[in-house]
Amino acid sequence: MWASRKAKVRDCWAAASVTLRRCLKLGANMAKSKFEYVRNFEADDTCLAHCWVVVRLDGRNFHRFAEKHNFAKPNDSRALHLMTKCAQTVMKELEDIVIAYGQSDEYSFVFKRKSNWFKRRASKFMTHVASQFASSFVFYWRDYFEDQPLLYPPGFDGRVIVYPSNQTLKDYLSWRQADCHINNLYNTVFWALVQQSGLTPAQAQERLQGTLAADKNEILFSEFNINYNNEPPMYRKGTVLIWQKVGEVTTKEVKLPEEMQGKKMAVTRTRTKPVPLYCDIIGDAFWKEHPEILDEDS
Ligand code: DGT
Ligand code: MG
Ligand code: MG
Repeated sequence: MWASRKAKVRDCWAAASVTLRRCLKLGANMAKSKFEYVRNFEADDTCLAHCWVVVRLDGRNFHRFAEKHNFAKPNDSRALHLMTKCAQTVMKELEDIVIAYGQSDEYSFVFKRKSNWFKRRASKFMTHVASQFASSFVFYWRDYFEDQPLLYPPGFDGRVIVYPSNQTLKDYLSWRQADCHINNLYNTVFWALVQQSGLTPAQAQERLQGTLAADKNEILFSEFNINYNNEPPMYRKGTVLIWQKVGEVTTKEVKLPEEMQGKKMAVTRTRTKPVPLYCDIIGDAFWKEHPEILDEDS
């Protein structure tokens, strides 16, 4: 009887030790189950080393979104400022973004050449930018559209483009700014013809068919007394976000000396923030003024 109980205890210990050894082995090989092979189906999407990585987001079906939410035409400053707030949040929350450029319902983010964020995986760059931007858009909506409820959740598509040189990156950003200029000039005349001259959208479209930039400028000036160059730079140029040192004034409770305790004092400290500029980025002047953006080790 005693002997058999002893044998049982021994067997129990043996079984426990086998289980323990198995567990330790599993632990050492971390999740090396027979299912592990499915990892091999994941595509390698590492962005080429030392290249600029650009993520561009664009609002999904914003033609409809703008209509439903009564956006001003052709430009709604609330919407554009909200987009910029979201882009600033992306730059602050994520890593390694050196410059961003936005217009209409799109924003482009440029990651530094030497970034090793998430081992340069394109899907990580793209999904983090898109989700952070979209959640910010909803989170900050009320700050910009006080009287306009958000009627349905907006979405943004994203793509990743890799540029091998400073010139190709600058040309990419120039392309987006030229697009902003072409669309905004067209839309400014189009909506002036509709809103001020009472043309139907079809008539306005017909009127503008085949016109060049100079013709559109002329229509704006002679018929609506609008000098296109005096239109707000944010509409004409889009928004450029770069990191700049900003002096921030905050009030702080003073600790010492004793007689000043409890008193508030203004304290200025400098912080680096993504600051909006509404300037030309096609010419060389901008890049000469901010050489740090394209710096090899930026
Ligand atoms: P998508 O991008 O293919 O899903 O379709 P959409 O409709 O977003 O087309 P897209 O991105 O080519 O054009 C942007 C639309 O967003 C365009 O129809 C006008 C609208 N939109 C953007 N910003 C403003 C604005 O400030 N005011 C108004 N009224 N509309 C705007
Ligand atoms: Mg869109
Ligand atoms: Mg768009």
